[in-house]
Amino acid sequence: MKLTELDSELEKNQLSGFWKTRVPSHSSEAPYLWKWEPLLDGLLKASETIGIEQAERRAIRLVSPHLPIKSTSHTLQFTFSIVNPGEVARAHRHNMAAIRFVVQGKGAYTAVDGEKFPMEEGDLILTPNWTWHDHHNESEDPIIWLDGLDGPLIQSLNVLFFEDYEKDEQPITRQTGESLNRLGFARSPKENKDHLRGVPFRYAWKETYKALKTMSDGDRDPYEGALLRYVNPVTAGFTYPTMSCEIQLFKAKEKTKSHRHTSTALYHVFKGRGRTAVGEGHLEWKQGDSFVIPLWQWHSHENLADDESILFSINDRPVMEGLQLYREEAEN
Ligand code: GTQ
Ligand code: FE2
Repeated sequence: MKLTELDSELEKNQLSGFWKTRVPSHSSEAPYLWKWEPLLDGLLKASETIGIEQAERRAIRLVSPHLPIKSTSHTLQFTFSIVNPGEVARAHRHNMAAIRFVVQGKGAYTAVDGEKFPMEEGDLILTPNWTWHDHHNESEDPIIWLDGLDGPLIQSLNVLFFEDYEKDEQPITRQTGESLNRLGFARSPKENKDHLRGVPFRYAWKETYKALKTMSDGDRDPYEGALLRYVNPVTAGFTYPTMSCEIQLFKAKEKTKSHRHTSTALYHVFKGRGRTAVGEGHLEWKQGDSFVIPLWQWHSHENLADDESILFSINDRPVMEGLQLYREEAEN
C-alpha cells in the first residue's frame, strides 16, 4: 500500500497518522507596540459617540497583528476604558479575572463585591474571578484606565462564564477601605478558600511609589531594574492564579541585561521613555504606549530618559509555574 493511500483512507475516518504531524513551535507571536496618541484619540471620540448604556463597557482593546484571534496576546489582554462624569458602567461578573490600572483622572470608584474602591492615577484595583463589579465616575472630568484581563486564556479553555447583575449598581455593604483593614497585618486567622482566586483590593499609587523608591541598589534585578510584584495579600503569592501584576522603575539611563522566559508579558508605560530590545528588533516607547513581549524571546530594557521611567505590566507566569512549564534563560 502507498503511504498517500493510507493517509487518505485514514482521513475519511477522521483519523490522522502522526507521521504527517509537525509540532508547532511557540515562536509565531511577535512583539508589537501600540502608541498612545491614536488610542487616546479613539477613546475621546468613543466617549462622545457611544453611550455607556449602549456599550456596557466603553473600552478599546489592543489587537496584535500577529494573532489568529482579536487579542493583545494569546493569554492576556489590554483594553482601555473611558468613563464620563456621572456615568455608571453597570454591574456584572465573569470568571475572567480583571485589573484596572488608572492612567488619567480621579474621583471615580469601582465597586467590587459590596465595597467602593476609589480610583486615582497609578492605583491598581482588583476584580477577581466571579466578583461583582460596576464603575462610577463622580468627578467633573472623564477618567481613563487600563483593563488587564486573562480573557483569552479563559476563552481558549472554553470555560467562560458571564452574568449580569439584576440592577445597574450593586448594593454597598462594606466600608470604604474595609478590605485593607481586614487583610492587614492584624487579621482573622480563619481560612477562606475563595481568597486563592485573588481578593478585591486597591493598591494605592502613593504606597506603591513609596515602595519603589525605598528599593536600594541591592534590591535591583539585573534584568528588571527595581521591580515589585502586586501580591495577593492573603497568600503573598501571585496577584491571581492566572495573572501577575508588576511595576518596575528604571533609573535615568539604566540598561538591563537580556533574558528570556516562557511567560508572556504586556507592558504599559506609566512614566518616561526608553527602548526595549526584543528578538531581532526593538520597541521605542514613551509614556502612554503599551507593548507585548511574547514568550521565549530575548529582551532587555533601556531607559532613555534623564529621569526615572516606570513600566506597569501583567504576565501569565502563574499559569506557566502552576503547570510546571516555566523556564528562564539569562544572558551570561
Ligand atoms: O470593566 O468589567 O475592558 O468586563 C472588558 C471586559 C472591561 C469591565 C473590559 C470587562 C470590563
Ligand atoms: Fe467586567
